[in-house]
Amino acid sequence: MINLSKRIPTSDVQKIKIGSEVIVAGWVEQSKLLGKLAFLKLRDREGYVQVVATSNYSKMKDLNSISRESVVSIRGRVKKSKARSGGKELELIELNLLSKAATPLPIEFLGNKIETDLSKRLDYRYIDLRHPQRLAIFKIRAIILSAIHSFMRESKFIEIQTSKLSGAGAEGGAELFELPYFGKKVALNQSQQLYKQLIMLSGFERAYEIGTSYRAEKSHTHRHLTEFWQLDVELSFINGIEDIMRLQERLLVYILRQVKKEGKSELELLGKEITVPKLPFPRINYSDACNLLKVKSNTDIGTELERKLAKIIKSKFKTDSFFLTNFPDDFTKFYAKHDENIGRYVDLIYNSNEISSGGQREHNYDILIQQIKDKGLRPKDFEFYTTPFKYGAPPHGGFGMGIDRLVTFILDLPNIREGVLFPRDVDRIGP
Ligand code: AMO
Repeated sequence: MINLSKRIPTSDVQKIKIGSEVIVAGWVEQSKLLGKLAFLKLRDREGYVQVVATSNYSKMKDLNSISRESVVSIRGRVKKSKARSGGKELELIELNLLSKAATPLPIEFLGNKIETDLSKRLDYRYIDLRHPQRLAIFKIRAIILSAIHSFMRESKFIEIQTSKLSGAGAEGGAELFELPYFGKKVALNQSQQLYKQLIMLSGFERAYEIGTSYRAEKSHTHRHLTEFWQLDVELSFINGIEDIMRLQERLLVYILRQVKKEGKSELELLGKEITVPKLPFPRINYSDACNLLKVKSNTDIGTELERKLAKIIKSKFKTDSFFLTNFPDDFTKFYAKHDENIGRYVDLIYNSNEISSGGQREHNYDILIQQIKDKGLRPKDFEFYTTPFKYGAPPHGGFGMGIDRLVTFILDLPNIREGVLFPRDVDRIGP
């Protein structure tokens, strides 16, 4: 048996001296048997290597039984490739068939002129993800997450984990997923909002969480899921939303720089280029945005208007990133701080889409209770959250950034589902 612990990545073969023996393993993407010669295209996480069997290989007939996408290990000798592209290949010495793939494959995922549609690809996600471009998306996603952790740590934020089971919805009652819970009414969290705020009242001052949120939104759009990942950030002793915008724009620039630096080969594979926006990002007041869009000042700026606004901002300021600030209270949440009927609220628009929302929070107990009532909610349902405001609450604020959206819009993916391993939406709960 070939010793797998001595295995090297296929990409390393190019660095190995001609004549050396190496062990590789992976999926057989293609095999061509031409009488006295056979060629296998072997794929692993790092790339490809061509394996050639010559008349020196005594078990040539066995190669016939290796179906496409079977998993094999290979011991071979490094040699110069005769192909026009040059480089090195392996001459086959020994092959172990580790797992034979059934035929035909449930979906075609490579080298096929007819694209399999997204829904079918997601039905067979375990195969779809074998495509090197799909893997590249998730390598970039990992770079984004690691950049967020580095940035937050450098900025003295404490990483927290809050419960995903909650008694009340923070972001809109109709969108709750309720669960049976020992005879009580419990729902999956719609965001980390109320708990990250409580942590500010507990004196953490700067905290962040990367966690899942759940919303029963019946939207079939390219940017909505029922389960999505959010980066939640909260900080205390702020003067206003400017502190929140400064932090967010630095974070986004940091992430983009890291992706550019660490994700070079993945970006190349995906054919993407990253432009790092200049600081500071434009701050566009909601009422000015409505003027630019030539709509009434209280118009809801939804997906389409957001796109239109992004175009206008791009032509005016030559940037894909800007903040939309000071929302009319019709579009704010009960926890937001208001000046009259304008909420201290901020959305970050990047690449024509909202990637985050945030603002300053109301920290006065009486006003908070009034705002809960004004939104037609029952203060009693929120006592776990409101009572702590009686015992010393610092001025605070923060934001929630959609991780899946960040991946989607950094990589310009056509659909948020492309950047999520096993997406959940109105119609999909598996695999
Ligand atoms: P909001 O509801 O705007 O704000 O959500 C913040 C960000 O989370 C992402 N997001 C989604 N991503 C995919 N599918 C969805 N259904 C979905 N809903 C939201 C978006 C959005 O910008 N608690 C506040 C944040 C705060 O004020 O700190 C909140 O959740 O990228």
